[in-house]
Amino acid sequence: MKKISVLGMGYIGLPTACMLANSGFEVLGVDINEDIINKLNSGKLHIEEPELEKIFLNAFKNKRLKVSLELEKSDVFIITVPTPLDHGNKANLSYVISAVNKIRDKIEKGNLVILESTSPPGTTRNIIGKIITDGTGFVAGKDYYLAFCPERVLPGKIVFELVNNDRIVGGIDKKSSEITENIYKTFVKGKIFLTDLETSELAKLAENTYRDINIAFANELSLICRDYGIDVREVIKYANMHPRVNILNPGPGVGGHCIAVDPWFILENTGRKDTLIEKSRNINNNMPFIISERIAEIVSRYKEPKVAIFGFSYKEDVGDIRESPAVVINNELIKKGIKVSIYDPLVTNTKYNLSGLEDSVDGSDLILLFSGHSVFKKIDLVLVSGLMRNRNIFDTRNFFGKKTVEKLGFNYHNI
Ligand code: SAJ
Repeated sequence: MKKISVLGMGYIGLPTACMLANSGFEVLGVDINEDIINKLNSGKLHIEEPELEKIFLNAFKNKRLKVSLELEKSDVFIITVPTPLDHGNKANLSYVISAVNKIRDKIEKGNLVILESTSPPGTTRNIIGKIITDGTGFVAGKDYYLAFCPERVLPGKIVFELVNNDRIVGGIDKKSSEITENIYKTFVKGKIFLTDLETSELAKLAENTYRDINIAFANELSLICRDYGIDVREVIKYANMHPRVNILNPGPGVGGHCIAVDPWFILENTGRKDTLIEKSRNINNNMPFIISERIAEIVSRYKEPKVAIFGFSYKEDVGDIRESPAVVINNELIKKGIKVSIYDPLVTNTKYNLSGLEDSVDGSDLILLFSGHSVFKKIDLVLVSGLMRNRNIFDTRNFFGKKTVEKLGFNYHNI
């Protein structure tokens, strides 16, 4: 039986480690954060994802999955650490580098190293391969196997998509691709496609960049529609009836640690200027500022205005506020002298002051619906409207619907 170490017990590493353990491998989950390791060792999760607790407890109780601060010798090493964006829009590869340094000290001939973390093209070969060769003299493809196998799962549906999505594997050579495929095949029901390293690295980035550009187009269209006084959602609805058109939804900005980040990784190392990719990023980054301006204008007629933000996470049904445009809107409104209260029952562990539903709307002049969490469908808008000073809703996701809230006496504003 093969022993697999997964470095990084976050949104991708932990579910992947659980899947592998439940497929019969002996799995060691490694993380540098002592709190995470202690929590997992006490049988508790530090992240919330549907189905994750079930697969974790199964793997943990069967003792197939162990977690530790220390890496051990293994047959396979999978790197699932964060690759955040640094100042200057460059990939911060420090977590990848420190993970590889640990692997370099444990690796033996015949082992397999897999990178899953989204990275600029060339990272697997030029950073991972180089560190291991410099430290051990081992050459990838000759002494050990090396591959990139990007994660493609959607936060909020991670466990489902981990099993059902197709995957790409890019090996440094054919054998590396094939033995990587054999590992993932144990739990992936989707198809697995084999290619080379750099193609797989770039394909991963292309997926998220494509989505970012599509959303930027929807956002730009929303601004154009405002110029014409037309409802952008109607325009997109009709345009999408064409069999080869699929425009995504405009919104208050693109957040999260993937789509808002990966387009910059594509450009890194190319030196290209004036790209569609960069322009799209800027359009999306500008949306929270545009929304803040519009809100400020709406509430400017009230004395000491107060805005309640519903949903602070970067999108619906997740508790993750990384790169959330709601944070930008909150800061902008405060800068403009507007009082802000935040209601998000899904967000925990944050430095921001969150309020309960009633406190957040008490005496407020406008509700900004930022993330359309399913639980918000249960909100009693009659009760809410009774507590507000003025009834305005800015519905960035078309969540409540114009007719419903207008019937309750709200002024309805949207993208
Ligand atoms: N958004 C819009 N309009 C839309 C869709 C999304 O404004 O029509 C916004 C969301 O509100 C959010 C942001 O974009 O702020 C990103 O959300 P998302 O649901 O599009 O994507 P992520 O970042 O949660 O996950 C993406 C996924 N990539 C693609 O769909 C191509 C996922 O499959 C990847 O695995 C993930 O990035 C990743 O980890 O790379």
